Amino acid sequence: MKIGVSCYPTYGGSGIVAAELSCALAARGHEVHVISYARPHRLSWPATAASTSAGGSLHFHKVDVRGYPLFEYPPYSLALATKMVEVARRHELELMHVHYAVPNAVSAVLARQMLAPQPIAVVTTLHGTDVTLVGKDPSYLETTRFGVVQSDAVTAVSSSLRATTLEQLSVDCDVEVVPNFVDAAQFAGQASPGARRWATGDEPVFVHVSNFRPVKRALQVLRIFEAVRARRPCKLLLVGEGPDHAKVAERAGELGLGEDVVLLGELPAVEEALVGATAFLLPSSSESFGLAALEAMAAGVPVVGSRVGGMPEVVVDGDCGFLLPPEDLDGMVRAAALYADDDELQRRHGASGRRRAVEQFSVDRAVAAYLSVYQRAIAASSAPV
Ligand code: GMT
Repeated sequence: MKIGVSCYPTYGGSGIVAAELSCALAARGHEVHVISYARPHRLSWPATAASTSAGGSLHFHKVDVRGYPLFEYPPYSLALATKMVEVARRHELELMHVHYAVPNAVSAVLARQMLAPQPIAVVTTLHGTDVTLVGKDPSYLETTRFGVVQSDAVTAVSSSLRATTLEQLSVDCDVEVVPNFVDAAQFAGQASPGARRWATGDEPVFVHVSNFRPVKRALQVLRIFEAVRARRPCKLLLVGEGPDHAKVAERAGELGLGEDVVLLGELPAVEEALVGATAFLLPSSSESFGLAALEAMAAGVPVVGSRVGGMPEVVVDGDCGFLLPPEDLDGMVRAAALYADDDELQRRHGASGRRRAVEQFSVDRAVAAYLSVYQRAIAASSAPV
């Protein structure tokens, strides 16, 4: 198939899913064109030697947003729609798969109209805050709803997000659940010494990976860590960048956590900080799926996190981690300390999470699900009205 993909290129789950799906589709023989204002950081090619032999290809097209003295806010949505039209015409795309509804879905619907009579199907994947925060904001609600109902197919990354979408956007359309996925081989443990590189002895090492947006509650990660560290020496690795990052760094200093909190910033290979860690901390206030938690599971690391949104669909409480209400920080401290103290439990839950990641969230399963959505969207878009 000839597929266009649009996403945010920044450090975040939706961009990771879009980039890795694009690589996986190309590796299976499809022609994939990624359209965004910068190259998504996980968009690597060729992914493996086998991928090139499958005959697929992967291309990146940059959206240029021209400024003009009149524009206080340059219209990215229009520049994106224009680029979609250009790429779709030149490469005869059959389908545009957009990740994150705002504004990508509306740009794709607009592009489809401009491309007529050339047919192109629009598939929108909802990731979370495009519905739960941004999409339901009065400034964007109507356009988000329009982009969703005008898409030929809509998917959500969890059942929880599907339910929230139908309720918060008050839409009456099919929303199919296609859970996120992980290439478990990438997290298999070759990243040795992994997280233990930052340990000075055999002390526990905790990890948090996020885009440091307020929903991730990175300051609460520090509070959990501080309480566990009061009981025994341990380390905390913080991976990623974002709005709360500076605040977290400052707070770590104020709390006197010194060299026990290691700020790693954005890592090209996140597995280097995950493999070998004691537990992954994710006390988010909302999480439609929790891709970072799934990657920790793939690395064999148990998760201590919030029982919110789609998290229970990923992390089985009491089997590959512990999920607690977001406000129950004491409970999270107890869970993290349990993993630090009980090696057998830590290993058992880590192995169970890895097994679940391999068996339930494989790349193959997700690619098959998306290809079937694509076929149906193409059929729907070319059906007579
Ligand atoms: O951070 C966000 O809110 C946006 C988005 C992103 O681009 O990273 O995150 C969402 O999509 C991820 C991939 O599907 C999910 O794993 C995250 O749970 C989800 N974030 C939230 O729902 C807060």
